[in-house]
Amino acid sequence: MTILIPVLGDQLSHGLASLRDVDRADAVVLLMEVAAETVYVRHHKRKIALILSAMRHFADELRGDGWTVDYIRLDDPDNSGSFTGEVARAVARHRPSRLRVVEPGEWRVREMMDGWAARFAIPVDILEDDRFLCGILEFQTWAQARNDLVMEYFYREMRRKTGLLMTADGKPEGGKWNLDSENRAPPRRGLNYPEPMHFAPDETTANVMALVADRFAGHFGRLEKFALPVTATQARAALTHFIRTALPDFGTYQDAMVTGQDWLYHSWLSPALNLGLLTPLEVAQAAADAHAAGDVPLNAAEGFIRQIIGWREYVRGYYWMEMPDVAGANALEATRPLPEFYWTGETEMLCMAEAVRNTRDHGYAHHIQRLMVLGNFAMLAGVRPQEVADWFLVVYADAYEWVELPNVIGMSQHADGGRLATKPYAGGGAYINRMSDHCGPCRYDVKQKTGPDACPFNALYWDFLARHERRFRRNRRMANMYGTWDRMKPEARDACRASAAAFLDTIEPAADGWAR
Ligand code: FAD
Ligand code: DLZ
Ligand code: SF4
Repeated sequence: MTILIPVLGDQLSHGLASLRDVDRADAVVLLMEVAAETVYVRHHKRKIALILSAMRHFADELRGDGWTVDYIRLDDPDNSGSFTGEVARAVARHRPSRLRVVEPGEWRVREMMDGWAARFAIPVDILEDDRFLCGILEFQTWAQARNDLVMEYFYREMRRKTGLLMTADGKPEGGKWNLDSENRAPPRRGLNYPEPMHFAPDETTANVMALVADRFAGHFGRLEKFALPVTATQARAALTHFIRTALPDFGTYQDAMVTGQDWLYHSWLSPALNLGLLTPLEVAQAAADAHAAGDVPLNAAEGFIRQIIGWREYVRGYYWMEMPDVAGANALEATRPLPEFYWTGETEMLCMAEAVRNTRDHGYAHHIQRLMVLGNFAMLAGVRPQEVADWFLVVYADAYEWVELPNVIGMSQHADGGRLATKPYAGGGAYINRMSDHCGPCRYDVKQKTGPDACPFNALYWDFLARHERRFRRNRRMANMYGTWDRMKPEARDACRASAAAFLDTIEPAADGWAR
């Protein structure tokens, strides 16, 4: 009466629903390194190394805990190359009476899984992924009760549900739900930025790195100096280190960008969280505890907790509610190919070059680099959202479609027509100049609006507003921008549009084959 328990590469949690309430003597856990998952987009080398190393460590830990583990390596000669193929081979080997699996993170994998019961002619229990605080159906019930999806209200529900930063009488600690008015200061000179905790590769990681260097040499990104946590123990150490060294300043400098500072006060915990090495509740609870102990101010703890129990849960709910149609959404009818400099970093725009460098070196860029530099530029330039989404899915070590797609299609490209965000996250050079130190040494002049030396974000911004005037003019949150546009002289408006067109003409489209 063997039960076969396939565990996917982003389900590496000892408390996983499929591993609970099972007699280990009657179960086989199946972990599969498969080619299809490594190349459905051509992931960053670091991301593949991270996932394979974490999977191998997790398998060793399970064996240590008394589980029987069937582990399929990428270079096993009989490896069929897909989840379904490997489950089929495991069913033939173990003759299980049923399959027990946790729902996957991605729509395309859910479609595969839904076919398993018929294909293998045994019952397949697909369990809810209760590592998330809000279930898929629970989110849909919340969303159906309202006209528009406002993250802030969802977040309050999650605060009430978890009790995090809540007083005994059900009020938000400090009297306010959201302390963003105290956050988002520009960077200033003299700040000390802590390094995240780095983990030297052990033998397992070194073996995987050699495999990745050999087999995925043509993929984007740098593999050397790999230092990510690959076990739950390491991830917990990284969490403790973050809370001690960076969280106190997280809120204040959450939106800052500084050349050569790749993490600032951000946690760099998303790869471990998304793999399952940490649970969202333990991360948020650790921040709340540090605040309760007097080590972390409320604005920092609240800002951080909102990202985890608010945004992270919200985008996951949105993904499952809006898929599959949202993947092809293109409300702004953008048609431009992705520029080549997203892959090479070869552009004179210093903010873009720096964000691509960080991305290439670490499989990381922090939220404002993703949203207000890389995403903003693509939206202003009218790049096809699906090419932008492919790029984001490839290049970040924390990228899985359930979290990447809503952030790209909804938040950053406004390609869903405003379902996720009521206003496009569009900004000109002035925003980047205020929040970073990039503009001073840049070859472009952030103060100039038009002409060959003007910051390209400026003319592109006005050109974007002009192109989409019919859609956005009546948006109350954009009234100020259109007020300014209206006050510009016609010649100035024409100059903006001509300057944007001239700049866009210089952009080289990406060569084929980087993403898929
Ligand atoms: P911190 O700044 O320390 O924040 C703490 C945690 O909050 C993160 O680890 C993450 O788990 C969560 N979080 C914060 N913002 C978001 C958000 N908008 N959506 C979901 N979780 C959030 N995050 C991913 O995990 N994977 C992605 O593929 C991804 N793609 C993105 C694409 C775009 C265009 C944008 C604008 C954002 C994207 N994000 C993605 C969200 C966010 O940028 C990253 O979670 C964050 O930069 C990870 O770094 P960190 O751990 O240092 O985050
Ligand atoms: C991203 C990824 C990669 C690169 N490789 C594997 C793998 O070999 N085996 C595996 O189980 N999972 C891998 N993953 C993660 C899966 O793509 C992820 O589990 C699904 O997309 C569901 O979210
Ligand atoms: Fe970026 Fe413009 Fe500033 Fe240069 S001047 S760094 S292109 S915002």
